[in-house]
Amino acid sequence: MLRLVFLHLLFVFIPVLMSFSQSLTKKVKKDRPNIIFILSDDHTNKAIGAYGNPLAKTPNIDRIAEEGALFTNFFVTNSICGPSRAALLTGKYSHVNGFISNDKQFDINQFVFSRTLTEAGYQTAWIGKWHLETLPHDAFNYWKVLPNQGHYFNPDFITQNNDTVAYKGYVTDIITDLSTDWITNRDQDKPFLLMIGEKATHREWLPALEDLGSYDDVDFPIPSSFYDTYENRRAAAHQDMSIAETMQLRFDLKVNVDYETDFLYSRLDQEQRAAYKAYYGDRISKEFNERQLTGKALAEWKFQRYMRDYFATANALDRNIGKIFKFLEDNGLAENTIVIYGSDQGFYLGEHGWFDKRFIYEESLRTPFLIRYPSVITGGTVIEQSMLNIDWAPTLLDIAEVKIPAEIQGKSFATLLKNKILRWRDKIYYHYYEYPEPHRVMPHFGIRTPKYKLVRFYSNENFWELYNLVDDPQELNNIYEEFKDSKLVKSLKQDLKACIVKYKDDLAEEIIKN
Ligand code: SGN
Ligand code: CA
Repeated sequence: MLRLVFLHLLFVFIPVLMSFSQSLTKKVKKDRPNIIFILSDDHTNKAIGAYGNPLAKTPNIDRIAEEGALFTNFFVTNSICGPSRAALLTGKYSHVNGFISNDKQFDINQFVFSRTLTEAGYQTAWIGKWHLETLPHDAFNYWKVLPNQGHYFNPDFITQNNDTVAYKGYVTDIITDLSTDWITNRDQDKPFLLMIGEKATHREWLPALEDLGSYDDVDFPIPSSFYDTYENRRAAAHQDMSIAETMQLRFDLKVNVDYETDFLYSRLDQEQRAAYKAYYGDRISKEFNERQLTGKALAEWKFQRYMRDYFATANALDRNIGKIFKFLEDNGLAENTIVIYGSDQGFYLGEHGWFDKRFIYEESLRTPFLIRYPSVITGGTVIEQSMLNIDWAPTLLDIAEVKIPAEIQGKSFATLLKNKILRWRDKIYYHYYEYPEPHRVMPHFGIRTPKYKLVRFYSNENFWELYNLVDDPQELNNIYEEFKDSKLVKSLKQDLKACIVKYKDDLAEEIIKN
């Protein structure tokens, strides 16, 4: 009899308990924040107002800093697009996730944090530039991505059923429309992760029609290292990414382009072509042809044109971030949605005479990152610890209250966002591979401490570089020869070795043996 009563009670209570626990889980899940991660392409912090450039018109990115936090020492583990995205998705270095250079195929079946978030009840999407060769497949619930680098005007997108669909308009605007449409149509009962892959500000810097000429009244200061002669720096002397030599007048700076026949502009419709022709043909090319510049004057003219196009291309990026904020506010999502803005790597804006990225030097090693998280982060917060792009995966899992797999090499900084003290690394490890195409930057690895940078270049030539970042922040003076037998170098090499072992970089370990 007693057994029967007990069983009866169980039958009555179990469903009650279950529904109670379900509503609890539902409640907990509902409270978890949404995440919008806006990842631009090649947008350096030196082109952002909040990072101290008064010439940059980036009010919406700056707003994230005002209402959230700005990271002042955020670094990438391999300064190039695909590898940076692979590191972001996996929380692991390139040699572990396998995507060491842009010509590889990303193994999408390996661990990626978005899949874990999906399993934990998040709705996940990637919209825009992806650039990992393999498509996102089941790593996101929804995706619509640009093929490879994508196009600025009337771009194609690859859809989940493997169709290629052309959209009319400017890529940055379209990516925002697709993103807000996805948020509108999502399942309202689940939190979401939306990764927005921007094409801007990647080469060849085609601004939106409304932004043509928007920086023409600005004279950009020429960086003091613009005429760098690369003494004692063999890899820097060997590169092919200089504004004076490598940057092309026609392809990059739109000088004397034939808008009717040039393949690059074949995607532009009549109106777009007419606007480009009126600006770059009738004004810029005309000025260029009249001035007949050579030598330094030509290099500086190219620099100014490059800056004007680069900054003008970023205008649409910033404006669209503003549109996303407005959308969140109009839909009551602003409070419970984390907005992260950053870039896949830094970029040279004429420092050392360069454009592009790749080197472990500061301009390309650093990447901008800002985060708005209203319930947790006080506006105007500045985070100075040395972060790595592999830290995002564990941090976002942490924020979503999901267990961080032990295999992840990055570290969660979620606690730090709550203003709590957290023991943090002071050295970062870096490894770049892609060589020789397209910019002839020799493969290298190294460590950066707050004061020093020790780098090992390898390939046909093998050599070390050492910089004192405090005395020589522009990294113009390689002091390795002078210090090679010192205690300092010995200890930095030990630190480097420790990182190599910790992150299991077998190739680097083999190289430093010699
Ligand atoms: C293209 C660019 C390079 C750039 C790489 C990688 N050349 O090859 O200048 O370094 O992409 O960029 S272009 O002639 O096609 O513009 S990345 O950001 O995608 O890694
Ligand atoms: Ca990039």
